[in-house]
Amino acid sequence: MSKVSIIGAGMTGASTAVWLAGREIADLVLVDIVEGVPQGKSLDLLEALPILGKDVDVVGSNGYEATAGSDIVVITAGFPRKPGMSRDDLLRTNYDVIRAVVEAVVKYSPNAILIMVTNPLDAMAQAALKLSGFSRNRVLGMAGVLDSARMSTFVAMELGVSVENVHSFVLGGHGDDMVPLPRYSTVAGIPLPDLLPPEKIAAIVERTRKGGAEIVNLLKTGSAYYAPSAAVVEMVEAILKDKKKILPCSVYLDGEYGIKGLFVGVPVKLGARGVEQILEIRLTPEEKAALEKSAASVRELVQVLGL
Ligand code: NAI
Ligand code: 2OP
Repeated sequence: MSKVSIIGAGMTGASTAVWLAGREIADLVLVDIVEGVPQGKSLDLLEALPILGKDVDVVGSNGYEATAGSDIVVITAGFPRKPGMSRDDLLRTNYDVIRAVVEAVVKYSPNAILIMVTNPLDAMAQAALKLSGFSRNRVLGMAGVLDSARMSTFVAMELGVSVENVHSFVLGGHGDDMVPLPRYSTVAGIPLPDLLPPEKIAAIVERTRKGGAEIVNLLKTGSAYYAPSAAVVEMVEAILKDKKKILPCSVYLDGEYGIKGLFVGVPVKLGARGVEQILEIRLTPEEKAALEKSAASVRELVQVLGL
């Protein structure tokens, strides 16, 4: 059985564990700094498995010994947004968390693939790459799968069609200037602009960009976790099953899309080696400008951290 460790047993980390246990694809370890929480959530989840009929091991811990030899480590440790806060307000606080976490993770799982979730996502992924010393195929950030799922939700709602028919494409950093691409978004293979008028598409693009804030404003005490954790699971499964699945992920660009030395969301092929290929799709000048603007926002954060 593969082994997946989840650091941060809060809303997103614990929800990731629940979805993953249901897939029966890996033994799980939950780590958190709060005493009793990872142990309690792990035992509770373990006790659900006879009902679900799933045989996986789930362990909770405040230390990292139990994570030793993980195939994948998902990092959700840190703090979520509160109303009025941007993802970027979290920068310094969460950087300090990530520094300690990545050091411990690498010590016990030097061959793992790291999936970053903590915000601000692209900057934290860049921090993890640098702090871990791992090659760039083994450090990636979850955002594009979530942002694309949100866009697909809104498209399916607007057209009254099955979500299974909708395939959306969102690139760029995980911030308000992310880049939803209607031209590459399809419903049963039909490009979105052939199905919806420009003003409807513009409204969907706007709602997608603000999708995280929409949930924060409703919850008031934190940010989204069901869709984010489901997005992590799609990435984990693609890697563990060596599916070669093409998903939008935040990865370190080294000249691709004309961007160098920065984590930005682009389509990648995910397989057993992690990021196995970065796909460069053709962009119009407007789309390219939007991607560059989004990348510039990420670069600002990365520079504040001196990465
Ligand atoms: P949460 O507050 O429910 O959970 C965070 C957990 O991290 C807490 O249990 C806390 O005790 C733990 N933690 C804090 N410092 C730690 C440390 N040094 N070591 C181990 N654990 C530590 O928050 P939630 O909703 O789970 O979000 C977690 C992070 O993920 C936030 O930064 C949030 O913004 C981000 N996020 C990013 C998404 C994305 O699309 N990339 C989507 C959802 C959340
Ligand atoms: C979101 O988009 C919190 O970044 C997270 O919901």
